[in-house]
Amino acid sequence: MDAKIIESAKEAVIKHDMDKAIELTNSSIADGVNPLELMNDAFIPAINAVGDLFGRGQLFLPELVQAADVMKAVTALINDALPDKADEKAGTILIATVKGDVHDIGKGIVVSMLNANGFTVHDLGRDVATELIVDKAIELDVDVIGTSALLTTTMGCQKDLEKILKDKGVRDKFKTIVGGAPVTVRWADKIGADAYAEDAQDAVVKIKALLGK
Ligand code: B12
Repeated sequence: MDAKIIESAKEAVIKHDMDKAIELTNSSIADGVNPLELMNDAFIPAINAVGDLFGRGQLFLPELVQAADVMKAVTALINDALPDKADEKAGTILIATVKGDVHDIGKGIVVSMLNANGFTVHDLGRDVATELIVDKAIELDVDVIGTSALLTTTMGCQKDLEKILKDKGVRDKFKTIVGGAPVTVRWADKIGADAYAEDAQDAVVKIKALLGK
């Protein structure tokens, strides 16, 4: 990846310059840059840099909201540039950000990566009630349920999901995978989830392993 693209993406996201980010995404893709590499090598480090600045108090909530909007727009463009390889045989995944949590940039990237690898993905969106996740998984008869939690206060929903699945007697019908910045493999083990993935590429690897592929 061209260092200039990485630098421009960082600047566009940190300065929440929507026009610049869109122009950079479109021109890079038109120039033959792989859309997934553009996301992984340029835009993810950019939003992570925003996260660090926010964490250190060097950037404030209104700017964070605008930077997140830029990321959402870029993710949509990158999604559109990916070939639609959906193949029922690869496996079906239901994914959602848990109740009380509106962070969905990372989940969106996981969805892109799963789509690019042929999985059929049902994305329920963000702030989704745990019971609804379970009901939809049963209705759609998916193979894997993936949940994203970005707040330490919402991670508990991933634990609730395991309990509801057990209470309904359907735990063994599904594989579960958890993710999100505060989530760890220890947490996954503690709550009885089948897998944890640290990023979107790892999610593909772990889901393939869960499905024996
Ligand atoms: C962008 C952002 C926002 C945006 C979200 C916009 C959106 N549409 O997503 C906005 C501005 C709305 C926001 C709001 C808030 N935020 Co915020 N936010 C962030 C920030 C800066 C970046 C998150 C992000 O998109 N990262 C980039 C993506 C690519 O990474 P990711 O999400 O981790 O996803 C990757 C992996 O985790 C994994 N993954 C993710 N999901 C899944 C799912 C599965 C199934 C799998 C397998 C893998 C997987 O793959 C992804 C791709 O590689 C983080 C900082 C941080 N370090 O995470 C804070 C952060 C998460 N926010 C925080 C806080 C406190 C808040 C607010 C409470 C702020 C406030 N005072 O109002 C609100 C909460 C709103 C709510 N109820 O949810 C804290 C959380 C602290 C904590 N310990 O709980 C953080 C850590 C910032 C901080 N340092 O304080 N936020």
